[in-house]
Amino acid sequence: MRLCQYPCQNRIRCFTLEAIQIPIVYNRYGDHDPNGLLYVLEQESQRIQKEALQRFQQTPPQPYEEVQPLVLRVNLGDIVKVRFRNRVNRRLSIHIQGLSYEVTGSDGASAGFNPDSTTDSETEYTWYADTEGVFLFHDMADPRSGEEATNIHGLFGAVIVEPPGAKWFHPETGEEIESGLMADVYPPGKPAFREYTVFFHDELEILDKDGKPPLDHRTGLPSSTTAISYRSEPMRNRMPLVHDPADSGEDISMSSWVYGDPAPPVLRAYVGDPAKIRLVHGGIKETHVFHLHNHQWRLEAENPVSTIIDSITISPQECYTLDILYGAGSRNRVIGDVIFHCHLYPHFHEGMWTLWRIYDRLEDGNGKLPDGTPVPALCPLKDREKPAEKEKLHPGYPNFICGESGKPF
Ligand SMILES: [Cu+2]
Repeated sequence: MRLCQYPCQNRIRCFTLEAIQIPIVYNRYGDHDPNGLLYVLEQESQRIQKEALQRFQQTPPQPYEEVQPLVLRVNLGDIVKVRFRNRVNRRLSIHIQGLSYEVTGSDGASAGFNPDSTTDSETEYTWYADTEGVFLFHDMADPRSGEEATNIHGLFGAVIVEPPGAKWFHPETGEEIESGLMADVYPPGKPAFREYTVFFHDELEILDKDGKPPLDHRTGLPSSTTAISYRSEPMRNRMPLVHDPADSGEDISMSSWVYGDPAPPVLRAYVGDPAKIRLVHGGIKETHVFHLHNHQWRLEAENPVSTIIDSITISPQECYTLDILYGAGSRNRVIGDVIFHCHLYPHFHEGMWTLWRIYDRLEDGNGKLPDGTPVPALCPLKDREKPAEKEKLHPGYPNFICGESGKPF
């Protein structure tokens, strides 16, 4: 939806961002990029650096959940002022793709005879939120794709432009938030929805827990790593529990009963919740195919006769909004875990997959998974019927399943 169909507000919305360098740990097996780069809100910078370093020093190194690609939200019509502080010892910038800006000062690039709007200290960019949707931003001071550049180390994020008057809240606490991959969005006059930002990225420079390039145990050859939102769950870390070849199938290697949940963020909803996936390709080299099981969306969300699909090819630096038909669980109201992944199987194998977990009963923050992992609360969307509470005979997914943690079933 374009701005001309709404009354224009022209509110100024300000953010102060930093670029920082820290090790990014991609999973609990200790796979990490020692030279991770990311954008953070200035007010969260110190805490994120401290907590991330503390977890990096554990054995094996552990991820810190707040180390995630930065997602900012604004309303359509906002003027977005970004004060950018570069805390890294090299020239950097922020370049937005798809929103309007004044090229002489806010391009975040050094191109032709235009003034250089990259910085080694501090600068300000102004963007105009004139189109709804999701928009990638990234460093253009060094647009190369190699390991000496910035992109493969994580220096990208996104702006989501919501309808005028929409508000967004933390899905666990219900508090208003300024950033975050996940939000519950309340647009005026329309149903609230779960919003999930999913970043695909690739060609990572990963070391294992011992500081060595990861190897595939079966072949002895180097193993690549592909990621979703600074996390990756490669199959090399999920080897069969026994040497019986029957135990090496997907039903074992991808099972949370056997290995716990995958590292990339698990999306969460109550069955029937309206949901939008904001899909972003943050990487720079390879094309991927986002495939979501059991759900579909229209290629053009606003067009009621547009083709219905369940997979979409996404090229480097593209973004899509997937407005999921019939919401979480689709028309058949499925509860449980729904996988999504890159459909290019080497990428899937190298870590590019995770789950959408759809609950049947209220999660109030007191629940536990069968392996004892606490389940954070999930606020019900306020314009929907509240999910029923758990009872002895209805303990909620996945606790009604006759399974045993650590074992296949
Ligand atoms: Cu892929």
